[in-house]
Amino acid sequence: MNALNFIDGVFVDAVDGKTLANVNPATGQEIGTIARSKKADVEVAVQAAMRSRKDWASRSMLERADWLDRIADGLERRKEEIAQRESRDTGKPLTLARRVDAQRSIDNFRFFADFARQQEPEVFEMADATNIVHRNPIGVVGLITPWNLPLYLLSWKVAPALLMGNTIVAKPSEMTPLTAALMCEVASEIGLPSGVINVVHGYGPEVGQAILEHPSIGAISFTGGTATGRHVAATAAPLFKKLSLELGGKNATIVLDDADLDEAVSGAVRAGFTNGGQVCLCGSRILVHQSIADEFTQRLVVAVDAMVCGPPEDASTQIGALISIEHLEKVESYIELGVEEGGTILTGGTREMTGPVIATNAGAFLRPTIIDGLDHTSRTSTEEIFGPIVTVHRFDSDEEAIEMANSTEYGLAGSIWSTNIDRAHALAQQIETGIIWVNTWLHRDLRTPFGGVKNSGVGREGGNWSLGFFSEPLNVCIKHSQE
Ligand code: TXE
Repeated sequence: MNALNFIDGVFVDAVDGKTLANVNPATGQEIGTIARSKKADVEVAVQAAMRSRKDWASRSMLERADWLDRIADGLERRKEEIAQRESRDTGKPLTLARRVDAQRSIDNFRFFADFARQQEPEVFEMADATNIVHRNPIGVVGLITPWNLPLYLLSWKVAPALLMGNTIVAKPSEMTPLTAALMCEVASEIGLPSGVINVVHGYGPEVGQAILEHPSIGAISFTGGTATGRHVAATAAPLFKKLSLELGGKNATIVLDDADLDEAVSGAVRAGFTNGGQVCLCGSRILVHQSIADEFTQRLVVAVDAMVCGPPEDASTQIGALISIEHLEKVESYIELGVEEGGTILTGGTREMTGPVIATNAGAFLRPTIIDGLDHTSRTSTEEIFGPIVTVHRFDSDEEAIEMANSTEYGLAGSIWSTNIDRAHALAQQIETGIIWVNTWLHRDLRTPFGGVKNSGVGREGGNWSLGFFSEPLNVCIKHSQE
């Protein structure tokens, strides 16, 4: 299955015909080619987006909301195919791709369509004048997204961007093009006006860079690593492009002494190892109160030991392949670093699979791993690993837990486990982060702000935050007549 660019409503090769290979990380097999786009392709895409911009902006937000529903309907009809493609592209368990990636991609379009219908006019009355705030489109916007939740994160940007009257030039990760291509197929099937959605595939420094630099692209919404985010900001900021940056994380799972241990253990496992730890919201640092640490850690090891690491297509698989052998080797280098820094591996750290399945060297498989005994300021405990690795740390007081939780350059998410809600809520407000879950994890109300502080990014997505980012407010102040 090849991934072509989708420009002006048609599927086309890169202008120079170049392609790159797409590999299934669970088998190491090439599963197709991807258009290797460059600056010339971005130019064609931006021209198409410019041509369709006025007509798309001239439609009402409610009409555009109906188009989002049509896209959601189209994705719904092909939900199983989304999951199959996502699992093949990423190596993630098929069950996860169904439950999370496919479902949330559909939900993203439906949510913003419904959210549009709930919008009230923004009017501010004065004694002698009325202010009416209009939310105008930016024009052509650039969307650049990562490989860990490909369509989930792309649709999270496409839906509000279109709703607010923009046309888009999107670049999915070069490692995971297939579901972006499916979204384009749906756009074509439903007859979305040509040029509204344009997708160019390829390497970040080539086609991504061209998007950042294009003078007709007025805003960049980026989700990816902090290092790349820093480069995106350095390139786009001097061009005064509006910027949204959703970057890395190194989130804390904080288990207080009054936590329900069963809940906390299963919550910590889910937060630590969902998608093989390849979610920026994952709880990769587990902070547990000294008084329950031994009991908690023992139960955690038993639970993680029992996790099924195997072929993505098996219904029992909980940990599939990581995104690539290169990423697997990067993650393994952190396990070695953890031992060098004085850590003890309580479980995992090896490439074997669970049960009768024979590990093939071609698959990027790694067992979920727990490292204990590290200082919370060690590199292993503070740098983003983005794999199935958690470190465990003990604290004696809520104050110490707060200091430990805040001791990284990131601030994206986290969770607190306690039967005392007031205590958890008070503690949550002292964590430098964007989201704190109490006695749960990855429980999402799409109206709420999503995003981080410090090196986890700039800006928020979700609900009004997305509508705000993808529009330019115009305030019209009308003086009341004298009589
Ligand atoms: O990111 P990259 P990846 C982060 C997480 C993880 C990383 C993994 O921290 O480390 O993303 O995803 C394009 N100019 N999050 O490796 O390399 C690249 O082609 C323009 C956090 O994909 O940053 C891809 O499409 N574009 C996040 C996209 O940037 C460039 C959730 C991201 O690539 C480019 C998911 C360049 N010079 C992952 N170089 C969150 N906070 O929600 C690369 N790209």
